[in-house]
Amino acid sequence: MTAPKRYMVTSALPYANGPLHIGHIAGAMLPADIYVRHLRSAGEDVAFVCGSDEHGAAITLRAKKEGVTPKDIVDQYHELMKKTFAEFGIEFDIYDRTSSPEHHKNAQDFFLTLLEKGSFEVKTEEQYFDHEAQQFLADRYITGTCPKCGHDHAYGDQCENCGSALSPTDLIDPRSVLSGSKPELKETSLWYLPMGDHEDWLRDYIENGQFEGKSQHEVKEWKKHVIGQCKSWIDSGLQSRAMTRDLDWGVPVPVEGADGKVLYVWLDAPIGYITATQKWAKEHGKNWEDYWKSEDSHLVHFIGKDNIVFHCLIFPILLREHGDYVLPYNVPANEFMNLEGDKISTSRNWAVWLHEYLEEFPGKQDELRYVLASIMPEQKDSEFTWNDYKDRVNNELADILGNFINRAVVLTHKYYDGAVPAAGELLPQDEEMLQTIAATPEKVAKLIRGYRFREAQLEAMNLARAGNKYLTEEEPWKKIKEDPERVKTIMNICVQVAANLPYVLHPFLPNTSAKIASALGLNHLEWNEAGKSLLEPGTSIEKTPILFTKVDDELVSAQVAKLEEAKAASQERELEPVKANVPFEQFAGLDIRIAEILDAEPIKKTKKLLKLTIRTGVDERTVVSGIAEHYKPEEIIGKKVCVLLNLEPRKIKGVESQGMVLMAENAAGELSFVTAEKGAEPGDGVA
Ligand code: B3M
Ligand code: ZN
Repeated sequence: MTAPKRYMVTSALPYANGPLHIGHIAGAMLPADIYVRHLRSAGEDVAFVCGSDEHGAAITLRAKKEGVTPKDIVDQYHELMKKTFAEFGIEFDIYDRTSSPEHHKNAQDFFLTLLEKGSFEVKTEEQYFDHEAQQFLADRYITGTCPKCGHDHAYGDQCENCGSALSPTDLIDPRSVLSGSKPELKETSLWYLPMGDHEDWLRDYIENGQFEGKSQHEVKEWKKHVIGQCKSWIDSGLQSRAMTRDLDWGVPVPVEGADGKVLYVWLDAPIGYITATQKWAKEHGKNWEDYWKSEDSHLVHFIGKDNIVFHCLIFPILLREHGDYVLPYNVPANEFMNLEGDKISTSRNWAVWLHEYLEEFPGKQDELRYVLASIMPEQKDSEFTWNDYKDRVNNELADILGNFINRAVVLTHKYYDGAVPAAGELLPQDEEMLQTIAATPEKVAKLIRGYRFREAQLEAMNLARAGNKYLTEEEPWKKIKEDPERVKTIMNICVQVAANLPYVLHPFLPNTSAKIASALGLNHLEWNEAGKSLLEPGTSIEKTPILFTKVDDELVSAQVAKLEEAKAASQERELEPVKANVPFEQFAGLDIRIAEILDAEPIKKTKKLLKLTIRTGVDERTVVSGIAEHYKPEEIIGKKVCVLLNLEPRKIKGVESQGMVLMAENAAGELSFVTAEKGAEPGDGVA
């Protein structure tokens, strides 16, 4: 394997069906951005693409829920997502979208090439159809019980409980997501990708890193959980997968007579990476094929673990069938990030939304990038908590990095008017500090190139840690009087540490690094320059602004409270199903009237019951009502309420109840009287 000449880096295209949360960037965008920022600064030739995934049920179901068109949805969220990424410093070369005409054409051409090559099998078969919605049901349009684990909310493509891949016809007791009705089978034709035919070479590719007899990648560089998931798919036998859908939103199948059919979203979306590269290349005088078709290009897909099968098995099949393309060199999928003890959930509003963070924490993008990179779910699921956010910002960014830079710069100003002093004779601790400066860039680079971003960031921060420790131990403020020469050496070395920090930290903390670099007069943060003394004696440096402010406990509790509120608001009540129909006569037989409460008293030895005396217009009578925990007797006297008069009298705690006061009960179980909105008199009928 020769060293690559260029890198083709992609981040999973997020569905344009809602705003972005921390899970999105922690999974697929931030690691890619760190990787690419490093590669670029090391002078590598990189193309970094992403875009909105604008097809599929994720979009159409959201549109249906909001009562708008799918186009309205994607137009709205595409712009929001694009802006959010830019504000977090995720520097894609292009952020494209899959609803563009260029992409439709590109995906159709790709499909036609595969069709001509005989890569698909057409099957006419019975598929579930919802007569009410007049639509075939696949993927997320259909739910039912999982045949593997019994989970009662499995989808037509996958069970989220046990992870099994499913077909709609595997579901037990299938129901349409659109109408809730039981779908019926109806005949249709679909183009299938016979994945089983590809098992052998895929196994060689995944398990041995071989492709067509040649070494393709180092297996040991792939994450174990990625290989494990692929192997288990292959071991359980790859099933044919339909590459078209009977839907009206998506890339139309470019075949005569295929009206009402679109490409499967997982066929068109990865081709979106290619379309985006083509568009970028055209605008920048590059050749897109250098990145996608040249053997010395490394194709690297950053994704979340739920996308592994599509990037490691299905897309490689498509690329190979098409011919000429390189296969993914690595797919460093991340696991999931949880939030405050629970899974991140858009529907339950259990998320830290990036656009809200930007509003509430202006200028603090680096803080979130730092925390997310520190807890990136690289090998297993991880968890974001606001308390941990606070600790990392305060104890690491502010106390270590911010504090060190501030002390180094302030002391240089205090002792030398901001001009870097020259170093004199070096003591062992100075040599050691210079050694750490020298070793850091390579260590960080190696970790980044090995997709170990958590450790890479830690290693870069260790330079600030070492600098902080050196400065604290050398105590120049104590030596400045009696040994000014020694202090010059100490401060020279501190300034060199400060100058090296933006080089090794900029992939993680782009804004902070830019501030430090600008104060120190460093222009191009070229990776290969780092590791040595970067500022000549005599160079004058500016004071840096305060880099980080501390997070307080109130802010943490406000964010946690916000989450709890959002969750409570979104928790749906389990409502009783509607009771069986009753004939009209039965309803007409109920005698409900307005009555006035004349008197009320608690019934002894009960907590809930009040004995009410009511005037019904026709008589005065007694009813027992279970409202004592909701109303005090004195506050209800004189109220005019609805009462069912002809309920058979019953004795309750020794008191005969001659009717029933009607009450409404809310989600919290609170009772309130049902009254006539415009007012009414005792005896008025209710029907
Ligand atoms: N839109 C799925 C997801 O967000 C999907 C990724 C496409 S990458 C080609 O999980
Ligand atoms: Zn299951």
